[in-house]
Amino acid sequence: MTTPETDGTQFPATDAVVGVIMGSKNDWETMRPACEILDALGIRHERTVVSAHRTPARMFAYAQSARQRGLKVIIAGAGGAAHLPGMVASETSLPVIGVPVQSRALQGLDSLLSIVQMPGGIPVATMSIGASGAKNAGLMAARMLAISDQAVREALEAFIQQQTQQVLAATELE
Ligand code: RP5
Repeated sequence: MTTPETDGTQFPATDAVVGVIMGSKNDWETMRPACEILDALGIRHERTVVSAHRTPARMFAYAQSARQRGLKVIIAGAGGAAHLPGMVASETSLPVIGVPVQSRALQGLDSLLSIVQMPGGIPVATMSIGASGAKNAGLMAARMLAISDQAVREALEAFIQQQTQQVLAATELE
């Protein structure tokens, strides 16, 4: 069998600056916190399922068109043999943040090692396993955008301050 170079997928123009992709619809509950924090910080983003193994042509179309479509950062979540973040990083020069989704068989250690062990030359910024990793992926994307976007920087710094205040206000234990 040969893999078709295209499956007809064309990604439309977007005003999103962050693309959140995941290998399966089943990854969405894990990846949702990435989108929630982007929403909270007022960062335009898009979300879709792109599978490295089941829809390889769609994956290449996404990665190859991402910069031209206006995206600045890609967050990619995958579980098990989690090749999506690395393969997307190989087809774009945009920063790619990888989120290891917790797998049933190996609790996500397989996902983590699949994403983090990239060969020199193709970086993927790898987060921790699961929902915390997804939330941090959103925050890492915000930190990247904040280098040149004042509004994102202000929202990010307000978030950090609020988080600190919430913890300081709840230090007493029963
Ligand atoms: C990966 O395989 C996906 O990222 C998902 O975490 C894992 C299992 O996919 P499903 O069989 O649940 O669709 O590609």
